[in-house]
Amino acid sequence: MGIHGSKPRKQAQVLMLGLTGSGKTTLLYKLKYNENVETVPTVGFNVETLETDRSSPGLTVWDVGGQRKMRPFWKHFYTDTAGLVFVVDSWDQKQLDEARKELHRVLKHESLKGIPLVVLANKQDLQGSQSPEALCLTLDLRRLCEGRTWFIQPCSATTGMGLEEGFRRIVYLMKTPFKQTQEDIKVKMKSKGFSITAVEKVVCLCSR
Ligand SMILES: Nc1nc2c(ncn2[C@@H]2O[C@H](COP(=O)(O)OP(=O)(O)OP(=O)(O)O)[C@@H](O)[C@H]2O)c(=O)[nH]1
Ligand SMILES: [Mg+2]
Repeated sequence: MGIHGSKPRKQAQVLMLGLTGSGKTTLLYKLKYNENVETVPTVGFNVETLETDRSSPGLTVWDVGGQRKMRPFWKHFYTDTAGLVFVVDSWDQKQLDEARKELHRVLKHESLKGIPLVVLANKQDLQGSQSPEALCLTLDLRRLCEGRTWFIQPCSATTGMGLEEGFRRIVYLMKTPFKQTQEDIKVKMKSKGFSITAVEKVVCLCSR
């Protein structure tokens, strides 16, 4: 309950999906409590609230189990989702094709049309893990993400590297209209000295 007279803060629902073992639960508790918890595959879901800066809504993060038997239940969490976080084990090359197919299936769902996406390229602490650039190609993200804003963030749930950045990014994408995001990309690329053609190419790749 809020303090008398204060407005209750808005909450935005963030849905976190990914194959089993990709690190969703580990990263949720690392973010929430800065603790490295020992996990077992999630049957059902975990839900936690995360604080954000005062100008943004707080986040309610739903971490749904990623085992095969759990995936038919994912769709029950789509309603009211304002942002999607898809976690990938960047080290386990054998599972990347399955991750791509599952992500594709999720993004095709009508209820998630146009919802912003952050892909967390997890387990970057392990030697031999794929870089976000390589994952972007392996997962075919540019094609898959047509019609929505998206970002791929390297991270490690065990060290904590990149986790806050990833969630800050989803907040930013949820708050910022699509056109504004394109403008931001333009300004950033121009300030880094990219040519007009390069800027137009990137903006075109991210356009609806
Ligand atoms: N080295 C390393 N191991 C990680 C990382 N993130 C998670 N793990 C390990 O990966 C295993 C699976 O992590 P979970 O968090 O249970 O995976 P999950 O995505 O929640 O799996 P489900 O609940 O079955 O969907 C655990 O042994 C974690 O310790 C990481 O960034 N680096
Ligand atoms: Mg889990």
